[in-house]
Parts: sequence; C-alpha cells; structure tokens
Amino acid sequence: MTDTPSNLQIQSDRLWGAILETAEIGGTPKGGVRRLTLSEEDRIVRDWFRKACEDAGCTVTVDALGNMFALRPGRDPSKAAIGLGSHLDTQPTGGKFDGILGTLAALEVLRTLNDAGIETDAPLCVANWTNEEGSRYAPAMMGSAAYAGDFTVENILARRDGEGITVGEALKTIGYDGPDAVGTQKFGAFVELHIEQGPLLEAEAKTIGVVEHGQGIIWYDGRITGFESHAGTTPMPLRRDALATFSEIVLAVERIARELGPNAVGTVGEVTIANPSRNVIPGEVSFTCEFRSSDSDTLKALGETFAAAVKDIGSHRPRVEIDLEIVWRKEPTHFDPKIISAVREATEALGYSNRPMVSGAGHDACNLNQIMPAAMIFVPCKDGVSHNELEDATQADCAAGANVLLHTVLALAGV
Ligand code: HGY
Ligand code: MN
Ligand code: MN
Ligand code: MN
Repeated sequence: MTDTPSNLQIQSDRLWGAILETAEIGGTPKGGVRRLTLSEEDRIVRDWFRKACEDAGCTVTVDALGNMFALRPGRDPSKAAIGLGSHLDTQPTGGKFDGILGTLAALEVLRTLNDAGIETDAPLCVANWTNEEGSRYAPAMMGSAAYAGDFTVENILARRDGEGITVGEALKTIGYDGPDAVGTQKFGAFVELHIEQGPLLEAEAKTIGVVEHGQGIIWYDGRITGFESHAGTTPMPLRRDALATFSEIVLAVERIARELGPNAVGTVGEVTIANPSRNVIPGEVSFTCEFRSSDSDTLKALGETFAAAVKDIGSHRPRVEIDLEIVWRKEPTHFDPKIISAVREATEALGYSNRPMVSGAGHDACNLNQIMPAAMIFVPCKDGVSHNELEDATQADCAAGANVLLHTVLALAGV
C-alpha cells in the first residue's frame, strides 16, 4: 500500500538513532549533555543539524542572532512556511531530550516526507532557536524573543556571559554570526514538540500533552552589598552580612510562591559570594531568582509581594544594600486555538491517549505565539525530570510525538 498522508508514520529507529548520536555531542560522564549556547559543543551540533537538513534537500539560512532555518520548498512558494523545530542548546547539566527532541523530530518529518515523495502546499521550515536555555546568557528563549520583536539585535549582541564574552563575539567564534537580519524567514504558523519536563503525562499514563497555555515568567538579577570583616572579632550587632541577608531572600521566594500557589512557583537558582572565605563575613553576594504562573494576576501579585518582602528585609537590615533588577518578564502564553485543534485532531486520528496541558517551562513557541499562530506537543519524560543529567524518555513516546508533529504539520501545510 503506498504511503498516503493519513497512514504515514515517521521512522522511529532513525529518529531514536539521531537522538543517541547527537547526545554524544557534549555528552557528560553521567549520561547527560552539556551544550551551552554558542559553545564549541553547540557549534558541532549546529554543523551536524545544518548538514542533515541540507542532505534532506533544505536550504539552511542563519540570521543575525544565529537562529537557524532549514527551508523545504512547497508547491506554492507564495505561502508562508509552516514552522517546526525547537532548540539545540542545553543546560550545563542537561539531558538528551530537552530541545533537541523537537528539532530532530522536525528533521525526521522532512525525511519521512522525502521518503514518501510528498510535496506540501506551503513550504516547511525547521528552526533551531539560539539560546533557548538562558543559562549562559539571559534571557531564556533569547533568539525567538528577538525574532518576536521583544529585543533588538543590538541589545542581544551586546549581552555578556559570566566571563564577559558578548553574544556577538560568541556567534563569531563559532561561525554563526549570520548575515540575515532577524525575522527574514517568515512563518504562517509554528508547532513545537518538547518533553513535558514535568510528571503529569507519566503519572496519568498519557502519551501526548496538547499544550494550551504556558506560564508567565519574571527573572531578577540581585546584588547585596554589606561589608567584609573578620569572623572572629566583629560583634553580631555590628555585622553587615550579605549572605545572611541573602538567606532571608531565598526563604521569602519560597514562602511567597507557596502562599500565592498552587498556580505559582519561585526559585533562586544562582548565587555567588565575592571573595568567599570561611573566616570572613561575606560583604557582597550576587544572585538570580524567578517566579512563574500561568495566571497574569498571580504573576503580578508574585512580583509585587516579592518587592515588598525585599523592602522589608532591607528595613530590618539597614546597613546592607539590596539591589534587585527585573531582567526579563513574559506574560502567560495562550496558544492559538486553531493550532491546538490541529494538534488534538492529529493526536486523536493517530489514536494516542492525551490530555490538555499548561507548560511550566518556557519555550520558543511561547515567543512565536506573540506574532503567529503557535502551539505545542508534549511527550512524557521519566519521573518528570528535566534540567538534570538523568532526563530520560522512551523511543515509543518520542516517535508518537513526532507522528503527531508530522500530521499536524501536514494538516497546516496542505498536501
Ligand atoms: O526556563 C525555561 O523554562 C526553559 O527551559 N528555558
Ligand atoms: Mn527546552
Ligand atoms: Mn530547558
Ligand atoms: Mn523550550
């Protein structure tokens, strides 16, 4: 029987092979992956992705922020491309699936259509978005945020990492300082496949998450300035202890998120003590923290309550200075009903168990949804663990997600 679109399936072994092959790029001894954005490991996987897409008959372009676009021509070039893909960068101790599953599944969709000799009406475009993770450079989902118009190219190129290297310099070092302005590749819609990075699908034994919303996010950079002094000779009332002050802030983040929950989370993920020494009272601490909620009012309340709490901590620690800066804020995402229906219809037609979902993690599709119809497909990950080297998923679930992506894209692009 010839492969007609309705019963077309991706090649599971080929997708799984690509996942395992690319997991070696930046692979860590514990079985995770470290591919920080714009690092040498990121360059290697980008080169791998570019070659794979060109071998699949695509034209690959790179924009001014290193966002990569692999265009597969359609019957009607006047139609805006249907976008699919995700990101190739990872957290410092990331996993084999976060981001790259969506990019490799998109590549597998192209390969499957090539094998079946299927030409779509609208062109298809597989994207790799720069610095989705936001670990080396803030903000997260940086490349797609600039594409959506949230930041200028100049603003992003000038951002520095912890060693003072700018995004512009890092792009040049790996040869992905693309000539094209951001936004030159146009899309009519965007669909992203991603692991859930949470426990719900596995707990309910569901194969597919039909993602309808995404959490809003507020990111802060903080600095606490006290005074370094001798741990043995400085009486407690005279201390200007930056770390003790910080510890009150950590507990405030946790308390506020719990109190304003259940649709609220708060995290302090980074802290650096200047000149740390066991017998010196810390004089300067810098940190980052964030709040998230899928409800706009709750997100607003989190920000306001946190600001008041920090002010209160400062009032009873008058000899310490607390500086807090909001470096990124993104309202909750409500994905496009048409694209959500296309995902749900493809899922039902393929017979996969499924449930509607809210994404706790931020994703590039959340930014793209600001300027075009977008939605997401989730598949389970083991114990809901992600942003951890133990991150794991099954070949069957990855293939199911890729099949839903294939049929969603076929529905949107037309055959
Ligand atoms: O932070 C996030 O939610 C995403 O993983 N970058
Ligand atoms: Mn991701
Ligand atoms: Mn991530
Ligand atoms: Mn993402």
